[in-house]
Amino acid sequence: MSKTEDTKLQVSRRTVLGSTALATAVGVAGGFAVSGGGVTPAKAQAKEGQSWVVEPGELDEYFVLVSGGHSGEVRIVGLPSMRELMRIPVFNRESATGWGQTNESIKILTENLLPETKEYLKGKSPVYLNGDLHHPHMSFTDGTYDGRYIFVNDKANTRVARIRCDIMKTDKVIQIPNAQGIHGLRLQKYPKTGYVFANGEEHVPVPNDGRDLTDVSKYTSIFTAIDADTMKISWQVAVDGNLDNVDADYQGKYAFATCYNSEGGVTLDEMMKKEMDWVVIFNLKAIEEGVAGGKAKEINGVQVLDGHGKNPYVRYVPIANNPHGVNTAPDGRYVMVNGKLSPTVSVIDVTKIDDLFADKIGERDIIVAEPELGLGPLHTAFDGRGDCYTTLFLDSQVVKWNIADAIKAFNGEKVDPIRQKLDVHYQPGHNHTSMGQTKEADGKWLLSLNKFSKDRYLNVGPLKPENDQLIDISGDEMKLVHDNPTFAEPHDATIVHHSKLQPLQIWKRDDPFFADAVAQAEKDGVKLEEDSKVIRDGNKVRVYMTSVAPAFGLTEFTVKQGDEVTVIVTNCDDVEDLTHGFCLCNHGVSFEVGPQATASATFTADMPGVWWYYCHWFCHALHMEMKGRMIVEPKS
Ligand code: K7E
Ligand code: CUA
Ligand code: CA
Repeated sequence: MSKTEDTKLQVSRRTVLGSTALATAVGVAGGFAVSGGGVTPAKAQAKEGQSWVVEPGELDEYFVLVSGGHSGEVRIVGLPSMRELMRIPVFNRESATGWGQTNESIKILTENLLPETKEYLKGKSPVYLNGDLHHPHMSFTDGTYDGRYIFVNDKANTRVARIRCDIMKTDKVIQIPNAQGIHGLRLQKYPKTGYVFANGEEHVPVPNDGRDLTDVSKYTSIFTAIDADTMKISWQVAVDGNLDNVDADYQGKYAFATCYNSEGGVTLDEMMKKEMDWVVIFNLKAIEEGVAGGKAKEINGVQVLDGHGKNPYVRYVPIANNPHGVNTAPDGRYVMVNGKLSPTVSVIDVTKIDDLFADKIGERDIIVAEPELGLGPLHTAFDGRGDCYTTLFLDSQVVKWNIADAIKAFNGEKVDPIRQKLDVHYQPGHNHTSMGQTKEADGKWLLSLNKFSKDRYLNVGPLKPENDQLIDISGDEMKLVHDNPTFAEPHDATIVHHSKLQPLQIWKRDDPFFADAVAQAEKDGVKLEEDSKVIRDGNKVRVYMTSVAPAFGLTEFTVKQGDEVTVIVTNCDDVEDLTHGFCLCNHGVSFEVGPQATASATFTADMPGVWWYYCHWFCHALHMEMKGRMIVEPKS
């Protein structure tokens, strides 16, 4: 492609995306020079290399755990086909599975909410109906995925949740006190997870109980460490500025969080005032010693250490300018801090951090390279061969660059660390390599999660999908091989080799997920796997029924108007993929019952009449006939 064509391409890209917000961002970054490096023209992207095609009946090599952003869910996608395989509801209310309606899910969603939230939700809805899930990460043992859990954040309602990988259902949701807007979330990688690290992005008064409303100087941001096994908060550290993204090292010693608001501002202008913000480095041992030594203050039931200013627990390392993503390389040595409004990525050498905390070296002495890569670096991924892949949001490109050469250039040698720039469509946020967030990075695939799809698909109206692009990185050159649209909004993804994850085919009858229903049935003298019967307990009615394709154990049951009815359905089929459902007409009640699972929902039967219930998960040739009547007798 000629220089002129290249320029035209750049211009058209920017014109189309010239919204106010982007224009502002471009304006801010406009003072920086765009660095060199060849742009790969689309027509030069050859067809050889790995195939993304997975033939009918064949399986993908990787699971991708994709965040659903403000949809509040996690999605499982197969790679390289990029077929969506499943959705796991977490922070959302979900119709097909009854997540947020079944007694089992309501318990998980509400038992660890803050007291003020429980008060706030009274009379509104049993659960929050929204969430904003950015960062799904699988638990580690010894620096790689162990297939136990997936941890996720909710920026919208300040929560952290855990998904059990054996059943692929959310099993714990906690709300974090003192912090607000949990954004960055990462896990301890060594010796195992360990801690879940959660960044409170917003600074607020602590405690946030009506004090210091407009005295911004008293606001603070909170870093939280959660015990991955118990999902209880281990400790918090109050810090200067704010906390955006986070990552941890491979030694189990340090965590790193970016701050774009060192100014402590409350408006956009204020947050962009300074040339330099920082990355906050947390010293886990010093923090544990501080907490054990009684240095923490208990606030809302949590031990909070004071990490403001000079202190033993954290160091503030100056980084230009509103940095965003932070990514630890699989070599365990380097941590990349992505500049966002600065065209640079700052490379931290982890081996220097002990000296930093011992005050033997200065903060900036741990930076060993700072390559200028292009406009709007947000996140960096790795191939395990010493090369990095950084998304350039404003340039709509992925830039491949070499760590060793970046360090040489930083030391004054005349080398260009940039290997290639590849156009992506358009405006990438996170990107991810296969197994690239573990020490087993295999350098085969790169996924670019682009915020805008614009002209890549048929027009579906003003609201457009986003665009995820699959790039072959197995050779010397990056090759774009596949586009797929996504709905709001994959921020982040974790690419897990299929060998790391083996969920169950059918539920185990002793699963704690429905232990409450099992205990209640025992009290009621009901055998869940055999009995279908109605137990009356004052105005509370428990309706137990089995389900075996294509019939419920009860084809009718009778209650009185005003009764509080709990329907408990047990799926007695023990066949792989044989899920039943329970859906009650006009009552807004519907839920999934997986093979060998029990599920339940509670509602008030306040409409007299005949109400059909039916199985809404297709299970049998006579699935349409799998139904019954709830008969509600009017109040006399
Ligand atoms: Cu960059 Cu929330 Cu990880 Cu979005 S964050 S892109
Ligand atoms: Cu049972 Cu459909
Ligand atoms: Ca700033």
